[in-house]
Formats: sequence, C-alpha cells, structure tokens
Amino acid sequence: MNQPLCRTLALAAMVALLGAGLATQAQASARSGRVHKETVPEFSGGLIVRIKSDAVLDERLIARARALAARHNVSLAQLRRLARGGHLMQLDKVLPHSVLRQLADEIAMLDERIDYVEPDVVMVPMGLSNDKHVGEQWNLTEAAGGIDLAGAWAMSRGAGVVVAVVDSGVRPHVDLMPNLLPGYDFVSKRAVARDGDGRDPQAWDEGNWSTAGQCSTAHGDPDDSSWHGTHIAGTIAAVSNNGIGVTGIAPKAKVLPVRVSGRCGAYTSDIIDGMVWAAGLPVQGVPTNPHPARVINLSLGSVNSCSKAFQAAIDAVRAVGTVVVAAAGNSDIDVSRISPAGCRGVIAVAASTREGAKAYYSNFGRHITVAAPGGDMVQAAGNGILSTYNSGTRRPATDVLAYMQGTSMAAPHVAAVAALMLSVNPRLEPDRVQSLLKGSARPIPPAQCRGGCGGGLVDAAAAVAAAAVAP
Ligand SMILES: [Ca+2]
Ligand SMILES: [Ca+2]
Repeated sequence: MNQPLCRTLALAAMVALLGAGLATQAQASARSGRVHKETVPEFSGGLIVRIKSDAVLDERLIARARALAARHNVSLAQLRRLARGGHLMQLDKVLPHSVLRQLADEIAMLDERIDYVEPDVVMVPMGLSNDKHVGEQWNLTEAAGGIDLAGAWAMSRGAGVVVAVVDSGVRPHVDLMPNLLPGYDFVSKRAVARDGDGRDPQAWDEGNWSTAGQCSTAHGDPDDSSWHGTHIAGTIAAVSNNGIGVTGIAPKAKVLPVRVSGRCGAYTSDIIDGMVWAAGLPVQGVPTNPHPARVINLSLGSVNSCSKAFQAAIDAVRAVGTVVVAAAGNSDIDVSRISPAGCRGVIAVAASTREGAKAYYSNFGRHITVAAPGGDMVQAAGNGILSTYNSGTRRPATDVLAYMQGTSMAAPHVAAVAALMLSVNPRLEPDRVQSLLKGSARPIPPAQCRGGCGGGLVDAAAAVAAAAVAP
C-alpha cells in the first residue's frame, strides 16, 4: 500500500513542547471571570468630516459627497455627530487606505465650509492579541518573514467562512474546540483508521504512529503520531484573545475537520471523497455536509504528476466556488512533479523562513502561487511554526503547543488568508482569489528563491484590501 498513499508534508515534527500548563491557564482564566472584549470590530471604513465652526453640514453638501463616493462604487451614510464639530460618515464596504485617503481629499475640496476630511482609521492593538504565546508567532507579524496579519485584522477576521482541513483529523484541543465544526472520517480502511471502523461522523485524530517497516520500505523507520491536522487547524483558526495558547490567522472562521489520513498516510480515493464532501457535493454512502467549505487545505501529497481522478475532483469543487490550497512539498524540487499541488487550479504554496527566503526543503517553480511561513527549525526550534498539538507519542494525551516546519505549515497560512478575503468579499471566484493572492504578495528576490516562489511572500493585509474592492 505504499504507492497510492499521499504523505503529509511536514518535517521534523515536534522538537519542543510549550504551554504544558495550558489546562491550568484555561482554568485560571475561567476562575477570574475575565471577559476578553474584541478590540477591533469587523470593519467597513468611514470618514471623519469636520465643518468650520460657523458652517453647517447641509443636505446639498452631503449629496455631493455621496456622488463622489459613488464614483468609487461605495455608498456613504451620515452616521452621527462627533464631539468638537466632526461628523462621521460610514461607507458600506471596505476600501484600501489609499483609495479612502483619495476620497477624503476629494470631499475636502468640495466646499470651503469643510475644514478637513480624514479616514476613520482602525487602531489595532500593538500586541495583536492576548494569547499567551502570541509573541512566539513570528510568522504572523514580523517585518521580514511575517504575513502582516495586524493590518488584515483591521478589515477581517474571517467571520462566516468555513475552511476544510482535509488531513489526519483533529484533537479537541482547548484552544481550538470552539472553532471546530462537526466533520467526517473518510478513512475507509480499518488498518489505516485505528478507530475500529471505516467511514463515520467522528473526525478525531486517533494517532498515526507506526512501527518499523509497517508502512513501506521507503519509510521503514518507526514514526510517532504527528497530530498534523490539529497543528494545521490551529494555524487557521485557533481561538484568539482567550488568554491561552496561540491565535489562528482567521479566528472568526470555522474549521471543518475532514479525516482522510491515518497510519502510513492517505489513499487518493479517500482524499478525493473528503474534498468533494467538504465542498458540499454528494458522496455515496455519506450524508451531505451541512457546512460547505469555501476553502480546502491540502497539506499532503506525493511525488507524482496530477492524476486524472484528482484533477476531476479539484475541477468539481472549484466549479461550486471552493478555493483549493495545497502544500508544494518538501523535496526541494519543481512543484510540477507533485500531486495535488501540481494540479490545475490549485493554489500551490511554498514555504518561507523567518527571514522571508525560501526554506531549504521547500519545492519551487513556475506553478507556485505564493510562499508562506513554513519555518526552518535547523536554524532554531523557535524558527518553526507554533500551533496547537498533542503530547501523545502514540495515543492522544494532553493538549500542548509545538513547533513544526514544512510546506504543510505554509499552506494553512494561505488557506486562512483566503478565508479573510472571502469574508470581506464572498463573491470572489477561486481564480480571482488566486490572482489577488499572487498580485498582492511581497516579491522574494530571485537569489532568495531560486526556481521561483510565485508572487512572493503572502501579505494578508494587502490581499484582504485587494479582495475588498475586487468586483
Ligand atoms: Ca472510522
Ligand atoms: Ca488562543
């Protein structure tokens, strides 16, 4: 059973277990009864218009301001008077700051009664969130290798979007549980599944440990359980501002766990059924998914050209508007040799380091859409990606956090950014999401990614701003 199996695309697994006191921290927070108020609301933008002291903001002036706004395809509503002579005008959608600034200048020049017009800028808390280990999440905010998440959160946290993690299942981690939807177990073979049966409605990760020689001669070493899906789910939507653990990139989004891999990997046939089900399409013998995903994360693959069956599944889910994001793979070769990342219509994600260069292991090539943080733990353990994990080496044990590295860790960054984009603009088609991600990324100099990293390092703030104004 070695050939048809797709391997998960993470290296080196766990080298550090942090947050061993997670449960203790959660209990302490509950005891203190602290309420973590969201400091940044979902955001549509506005303008502060100040009128000179002897003037009034009359209906004619408001109508002329509205006409200017209409030229930028937004409507402007007068919200309320502010202290000290200002009026707050609210827009009905998000505009990039540069466009908002331009509209402000245009309105300011309408009439000499106007003193000034300024964008109603959202202030983002400097610490991003109060999650205990957010300071170790360099991948979210650091200037060189981070994805500019603070800027994106001013516009979106992913509300209303479902992201499917088609992977090893998940553990009910305390920092993840509130954002998990009921998923499904698509592992059809009992020997792979370890839960005593085939397909069933429980997407829990039972552990994918194996003994020496159990899987194949190519992977003959024994393996500990990887808790791969739990780590990926945390990167997408770990609970934010709860005082414990980490934060996900799209903490208002929901994760749909779709279990396809177990001991020794995942069969292509199970991955295909899991993907199709995730998108809300019918799969024989399984009830229809009541929470269709707009984004599917595939952090698995094999060194094979894209199979016809895999391509057909990708085409089917894209046809109903679902974005497919796949890890490029960790062999330092051209991604066109990898399935599913090399398939048509897939957003292929390379892995980058804390310095913002291609990671040594990451695949590359013209088919890459963007790179995202996958980390390099050869440099230092803390230069990996920190997320939710389990301490069990075989069977599940306690909730912990751990660093992992790989294109498996890079892909969920992009899946989560796609969720932020779809939250501000649900009409975006998969092709549009892909082109906006690529066009808004920060280019990586060729010397830092020989072979090509697509548009460069994914930029969450620029991608969400571009999504907000896209038709
Ligand atoms: Ca099962
Ligand atoms: Ca948290």
